[in-house]
Amino acid sequence: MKFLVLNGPNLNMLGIREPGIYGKSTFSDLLNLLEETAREEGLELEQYQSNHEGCLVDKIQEAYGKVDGIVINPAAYTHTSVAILDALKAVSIPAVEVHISDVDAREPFRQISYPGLACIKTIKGQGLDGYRQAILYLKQYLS
Ligand code: CA2
Repeated sequence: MKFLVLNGPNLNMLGIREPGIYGKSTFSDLLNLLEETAREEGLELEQYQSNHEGCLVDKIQEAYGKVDGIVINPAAYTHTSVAILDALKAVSIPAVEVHISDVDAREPFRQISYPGLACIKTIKGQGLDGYRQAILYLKQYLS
């Protein structure tokens, strides 16, 4: 089983600022957690982070026919991107949306998710562990 983990803008800055919202862990900690989870679960996993909406759309399109499941934290594009929503719908690969923070408890504009409309599940407010939970959920869903 092959999974693609996508992270949107500024998530590569994790741990550098706003630890009160996103925790103290760094992006490199996240990459280690993904690698460890994939190893434990016997999965092939590719990760990709971009600050550019079109690059995330390209990566979703490239996954067509090659990837069994997508874990996506679109970051700020969550609240604006119909392009990412349409890409997820176009490839029709089961996808789980992850948010490190509890977006429901934040500003009203963070309570809208366009990509989430094409996802089978959304995990929010669980910190980095949300990514591990998303991988386990997808694995179970596809088994
Ligand atoms: O909670 C999440 O995972 C978010 O997707 C994170 C996004 C935010 O725009 C979403 O509303 C919720 C922001 C990611 C930027 O991360 C930062 C990292 C370091 C310093 C500041 C922001």
